[in-house]
Amino acid sequence: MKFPKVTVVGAGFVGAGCAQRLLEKQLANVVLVDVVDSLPQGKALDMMESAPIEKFQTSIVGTNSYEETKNSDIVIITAGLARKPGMSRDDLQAKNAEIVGGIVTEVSSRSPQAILIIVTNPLDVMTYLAWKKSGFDHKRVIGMAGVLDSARYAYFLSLELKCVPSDVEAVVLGGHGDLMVPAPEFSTFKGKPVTQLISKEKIEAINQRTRDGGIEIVNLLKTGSAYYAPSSSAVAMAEAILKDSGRVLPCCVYLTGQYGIKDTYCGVPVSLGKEGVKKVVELKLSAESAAQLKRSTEHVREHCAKLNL
Ligand code: TXD
Repeated sequence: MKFPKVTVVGAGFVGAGCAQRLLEKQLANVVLVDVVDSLPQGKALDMMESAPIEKFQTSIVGTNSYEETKNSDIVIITAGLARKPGMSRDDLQAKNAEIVGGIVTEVSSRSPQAILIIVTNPLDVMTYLAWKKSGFDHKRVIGMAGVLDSARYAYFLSLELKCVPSDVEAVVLGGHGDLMVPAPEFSTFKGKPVTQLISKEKIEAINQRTRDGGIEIVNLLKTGSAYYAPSSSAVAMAEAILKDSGRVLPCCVYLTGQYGIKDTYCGVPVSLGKEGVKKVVELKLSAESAAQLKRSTEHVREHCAKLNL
């Protein structure tokens, strides 16, 4: 059977998680790239040895070179430093910009038709950088943050509602940082807005836990950041693209006037398909959420300016 080809750059926690999920869901053959000698080869071999048990027919190669990545349908970039306790996502900016910039040059020349999914932090700035460096149409350069932040929000809401997490649909907009914008007015339990089910004070506390969702895990793990839900999120985006499903997911995308914002990347709901972003979905935000979204975008702009982007 012929499978699509997905390159995952960075064979660390998130990258290896993406590779495993892509294989087990039989979504694509995977090329796993890392700078560390023999690390991607070791992880790829280990994953292939699970194929007789998991019964997947997809395959993976691990490599330290970009030659094998040629003509990928999707490239997921997870390479870079992750946060440790006491660090903000912005602290990673200078080093990760160097890493992501170099990788985009390597992959975009070999896979000129690919869709890039950026995972490396600080997410919004790295996605903008990847778009600039690649020269790709912005519809094909997309950042992963909103799927993760919304999943965390949905989980925390489900704890309050004492229901299964999958019964909650939650929306988080804006940048992947302290200024992200949980939107309770668009978050629902079995179709009913959570604003009708949970008190304002409790919702505000859950919103704050969501904004702090990344650091909560960093403080528990102590040596790195989250990777189970992040890899799940990136692969959900890849799946929508590969299957051309049109599934609506919150993603970091380039805006051209939607939500009154333009010429910058920002987290909003979009429908995904084989061309990347099919359509930006415009929600009628409350004045408060709209103002928060603008503020979040300004923060991203300021950080892009530091890299002269
Ligand atoms: O919501 C989100 N977008 C995120 C982002 C959620 C979770 C993690 N997020 C960010 O992803 C995190 O802040 C980091 O910037 C990346 C990767 O996190 P991960 O937890 O996977 O970090 P690891 O385990 O340290 O793995 C990074 C790998 C490691 O194996 C390095 O050797 C490799 O990246 N690396 C490189 N690979 C290829 N090429 C280059 N230049 C390179 N430099 C480092």
